[in-house]
Amino acid sequence: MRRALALLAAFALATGPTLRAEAPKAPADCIFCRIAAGTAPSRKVYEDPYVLAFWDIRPRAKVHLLVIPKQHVASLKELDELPAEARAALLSACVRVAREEGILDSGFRVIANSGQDAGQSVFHLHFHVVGGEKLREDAITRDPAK
Ligand code: DGP
Repeated sequence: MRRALALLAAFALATGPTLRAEAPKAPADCIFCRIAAGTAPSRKVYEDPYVLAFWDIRPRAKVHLLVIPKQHVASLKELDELPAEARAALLSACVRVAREEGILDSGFRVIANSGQDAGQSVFHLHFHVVGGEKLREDAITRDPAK
C-alpha cells in the first residue's frame, strides 16, 4: 500500500505541471488586463465573471464594441488556454451586446484580428463587434499594396 502511494506521489510530481491548467502570465502593461481589473477607464457595456465588453476607443462604425476575456490570453491562437465557460461566455457576450446596442436584427460583424498579418495591435484576445450602419463588404481582404 505504502509503495502504491509512493508511486502515485512520484507520478503526480512528474506530471503535475502538464495536468494542472495554469493561467498564462499577463504582461504587466496589458491595457485590456488593466481595463478588466478596473485600473484603466473604459465605457463598459457588459460584464460577467468571465468577460467584459466596452466601447472601442477609436470606433470605426456607429457601434464598435470590444468583447474580451477577463483572463489574459494573447489572441485566438491561445483560445484553448481559457476554460470552456469563458470560451462560451465570449461568443454569448458578442450576441448579447449586439442585442443591447440594437444591431442584432440590422446586422453586425464580429472580428478577431489574430497575429501580425491580421494587424492585431493589442495582444489580449478581443472580439470587435461592429454595426449600426452598412459595413464595407471588403473588410476581410488581402492588403492591395502587398
Ligand atoms: P486590434 O487592432 O484588432 O488589436 O484592435 C485593438 C483595438 O483596441 C483598436 O480598435 C483600438 C482599441 N483600443 C486600444 N487601446 C484601447 C484602450 O485603452 N481603450 C479602449 N476602449 N480601446 C482601446
